[in-house]
Amino acid sequence: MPRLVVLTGFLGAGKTTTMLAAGRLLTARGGRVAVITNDQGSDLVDTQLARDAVPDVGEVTDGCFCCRFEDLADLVTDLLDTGRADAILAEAVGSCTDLQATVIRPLRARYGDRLTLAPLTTIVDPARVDVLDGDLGYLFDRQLAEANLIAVNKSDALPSAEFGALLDQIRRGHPGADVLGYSASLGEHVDELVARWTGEPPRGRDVDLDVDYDRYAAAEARLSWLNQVWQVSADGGFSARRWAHVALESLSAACARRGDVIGHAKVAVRSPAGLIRMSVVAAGDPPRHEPTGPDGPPVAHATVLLNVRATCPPEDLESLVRAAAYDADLAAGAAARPGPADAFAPSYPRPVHRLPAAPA
Ligand SMILES: Nc1nc2c(ncn2[C@@H]2O[C@H](COP(=O)(O)OP(=O)(O)O)[C@@H](O)[C@H]2O)c(=O)[nH]1
Ligand SMILES: [Mg+2]
Repeated sequence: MPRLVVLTGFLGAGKTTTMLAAGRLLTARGGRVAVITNDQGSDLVDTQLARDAVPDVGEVTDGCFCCRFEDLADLVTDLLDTGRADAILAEAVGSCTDLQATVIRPLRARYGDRLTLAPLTTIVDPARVDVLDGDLGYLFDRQLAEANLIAVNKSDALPSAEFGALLDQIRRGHPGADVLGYSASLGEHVDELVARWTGEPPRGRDVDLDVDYDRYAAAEARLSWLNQVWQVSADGGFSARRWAHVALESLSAACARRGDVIGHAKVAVRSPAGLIRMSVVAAGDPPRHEPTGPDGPPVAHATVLLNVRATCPPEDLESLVRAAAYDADLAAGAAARPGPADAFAPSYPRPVHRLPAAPA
């Protein structure tokens, strides 16, 4: 039977990177992999990136899996009816929780005889542990509390003794979950992650998670969303990589000055020089490039898709992004033209289904 893996975890934890690394591994082993991306807006950097790496990509836009359950179900039904995939990897919105009740159990109830649900996997960025406070900290904690498998990513970013101690700390705090460390970027231990997904389904007892929806909603609402496409050009040519780097660097520094948390700020830059993705997952951090490389050959035109989630009001986010684009224009010798900004604070989560745990 096909497997369906739901990946959750806070913004920037590495869900997309993990999904694509696992997708490549499964494909290399002869598996047929489909990927489903999800976010509150449309025009997703993740989808662009996934389409570059995996042939079969669907997306659920304008709401999370729980609030758009039927959109998710339509994609799953189509994949099952056409027999196209033996592994479906679905990435939930990074500010979502309560997925056992609102996504996993409803999927099991509907498709239990047609697919196997892998352990609900919460991806964790070590740099976020014990850092988020208030309602955001609550949301982060609930994401860990509901996991069958806690996959602690970015092992490459810490000395190994520190990373090991963090795994022990998480194991002690979540004795009901399987805890695994790995690096999606380097591909280290991704095979172990995949083994957990394709092995025996979770045996632990299904338990109801206590979620205070008012706190969950407050955390969601704190993170404003901005989604915008910029057309950048220069008759004499410019470096698309440099433009995007300076834009993100400037935005990152501006959020740090204001004391705002960046959930993620990411861009997909398309130009004749190819596709580059860059992201920042903490205010003040420099952008991380994928792939890394020099500034690249000059191009006359680039299309830059920007997705940001940060704790400032949507209208502030719009002006911060405008200022960042201005800085980038100056640095790269280009002129950027903004498309319409889709900027909003997500509304109260209202899941379509919320099923209790099966009796013991
Ligand atoms: N150092 C390091 N960075 C990673 C790793 N996996 C992902 N990242 C980076 O984390 C950022 C967010 O990754 P992404 O997959 O978009 O996270 P998502 O928001 O959870 O989907 C990107 O800059 C990735 O390059 C990893 O194993 N090590
Ligand atoms: Mg993602």
